[in-house]
Amino acid sequence: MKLGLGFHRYQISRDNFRFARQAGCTHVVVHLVERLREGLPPGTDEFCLGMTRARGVVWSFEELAAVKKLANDEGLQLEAIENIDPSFWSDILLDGPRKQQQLESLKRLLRSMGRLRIPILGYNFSLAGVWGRVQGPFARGGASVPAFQPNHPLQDQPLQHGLLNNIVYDTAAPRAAIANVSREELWQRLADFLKALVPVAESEGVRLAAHPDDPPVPMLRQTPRLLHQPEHFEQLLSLVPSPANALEFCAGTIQEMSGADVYEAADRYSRQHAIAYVHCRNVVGKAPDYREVFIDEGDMDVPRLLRVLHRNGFDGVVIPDHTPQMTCAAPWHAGMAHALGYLQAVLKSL
Ligand SMILES: [Mn+2]
Repeated sequence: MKLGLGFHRYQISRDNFRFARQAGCTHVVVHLVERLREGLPPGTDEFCLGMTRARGVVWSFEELAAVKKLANDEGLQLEAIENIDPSFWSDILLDGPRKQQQLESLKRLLRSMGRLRIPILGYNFSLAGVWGRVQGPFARGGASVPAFQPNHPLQDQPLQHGLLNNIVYDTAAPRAAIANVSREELWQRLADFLKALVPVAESEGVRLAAHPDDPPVPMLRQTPRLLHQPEHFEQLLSLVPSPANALEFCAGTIQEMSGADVYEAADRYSRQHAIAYVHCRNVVGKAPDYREVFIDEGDMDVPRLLRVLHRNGFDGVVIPDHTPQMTCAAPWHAGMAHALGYLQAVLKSL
């Protein structure tokens, strides 16, 4: 197993890649979705993450090549691109008129990744995305983390047009709730997406890796969520069986799932060679009442999880996902350095 670190676009820099290398990483994962806070349309909900800059123009070969070169120059491999910009696939998620056009654009992205030998495209087939949590001093020593609490009023707030995954992709969209979508319809849209893209990914040597719904609850913002129990991965994999139809195994999210056994899920899906890469963070509680915590602090026995993966021959990358913000001049870096040190020690002991 290999150690990696994930970076948002604004964090992609020589210094941050050097930080990852210094902490023992050999691989990096990048989120290229660019979110702008300025110019948001009036009436946008205050909790959204911002507006996409991409406006439907899929990341170019040259842009990806530059990120990969920066990583390689610092002695790191670029393992995955994580998350698809809402403007690249809004009509795939919502079954709109530009669906075919957007599928073709994503095929181009996969071909660029294939040429560059970037092995994984992580995605989250979700309308509401990560939503409805509160931030507070809920981890050890009062470190700031997100928590999900039962019946918080935000959780039922309807999803508006022009917004997906908490990112505004269409500033001209009407300020009104989207039409109701059934769970069956949303599964059909996911099937359409996989049927179009998996064959291209497979021929390019790229794996599509599905992240479970975080928070893992059946409904959020009055929209269904597809991957909120471990067995839902089985359903996803069976839609288009292929090595290119794989999982972004987010252990923290799976631990949060009500009734789920994260070790059993790790065992089942690593035996199937379905895990493209792993997010490893810890949590206390289960949906709908949990909080994120330090990696050594939560309900999940992280060494046990990694032993299961190792025993089944999983040889991919593990990243810390997110960590509590530590009280110091560099809260993100300190949190990540702590998690990476812990993970590195466990990996060495396997
Ligand atoms: Mn995750």
